[in-house]
Amino acid sequence: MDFPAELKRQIARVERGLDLHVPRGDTRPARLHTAMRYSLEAGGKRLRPVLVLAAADLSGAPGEAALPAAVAVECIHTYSLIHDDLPCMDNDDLRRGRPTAHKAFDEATALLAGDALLTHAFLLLATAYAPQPALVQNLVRELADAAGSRRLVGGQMEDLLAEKKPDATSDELEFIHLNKTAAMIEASLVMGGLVGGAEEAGLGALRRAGRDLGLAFQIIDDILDATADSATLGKTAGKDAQAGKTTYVKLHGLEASHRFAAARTASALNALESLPGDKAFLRMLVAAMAARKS
Ligand code: GRG
Repeated sequence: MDFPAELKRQIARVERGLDLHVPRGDTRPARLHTAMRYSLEAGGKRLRPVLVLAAADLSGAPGEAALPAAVAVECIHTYSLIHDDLPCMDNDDLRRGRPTAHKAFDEATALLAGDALLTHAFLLLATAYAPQPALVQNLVRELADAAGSRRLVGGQMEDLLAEKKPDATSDELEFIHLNKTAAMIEASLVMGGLVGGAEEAGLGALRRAGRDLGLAFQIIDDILDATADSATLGKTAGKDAQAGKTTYVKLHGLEASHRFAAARTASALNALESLPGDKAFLRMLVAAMAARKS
């Protein structure tokens, strides 16, 4: 398989889906919808929506069936980035290679754009899958759980609390990574499986793969923050050390962090093995995330 070409094709599917399933920028109030699209259209790796599509393809979902679920996941992810960048949180000026939403617009607009993306995700699931009520219920439960107070938002809360402590433990760090980062990656694979009609065992394997991929992804994020430059990352580099934040790199050093990331990646690949279908693309995607430079 020509992996770069296939990844490009999947990302193009996501971009088309975003355009199709998010209100146009001139929808009233235009400032709000323009801000929502400004952050969504800035790009990014599109890892999570591509995972939704790839997991659905694996389970044999027909054509574009998984696209609304993929867009819903990217809406939630983008909202979390917009809010994370706000002055009351990470206070960042650069995201996805562009000024952050509150810099390009203003704080109130950025806050509302994030709120609206969060809500839009669930409207999209309820609307697009309305003919399959049981699927709507499962998708909404999965996404709400991943994005909720015990997972994404809870991980962000503990992350903020840990910033104030000079000596956060590896247990606290694991909670943060599992929830702030891995929850949405896990949900992406599981939602793809749900759309594709995967059985319980398949959903379990997708969940395990997502969890390990998510942990590997965050360790690599910590490594890149410590070693790459802002231009390559499209966001401010070196922020963790500057903030005195406890990261994998700070707790364990660079070499051990590389080892942990490799072990989690291997474990994710292993979990994928039990799934039916052609896993070549998913396998290569997991490997590409381990080797990423931004
Ligand atoms: C505000 C509720 C709330 C949550 C914020 C996503 C997040 C939680 C914070 C962003 C900061 C950060 C380092 C989070 C860890 C997850 C992560 C690495 C997000 C960035 O994801 P990428 O690299 O971003 O996939 P792109 O822009 O490529 O989509």
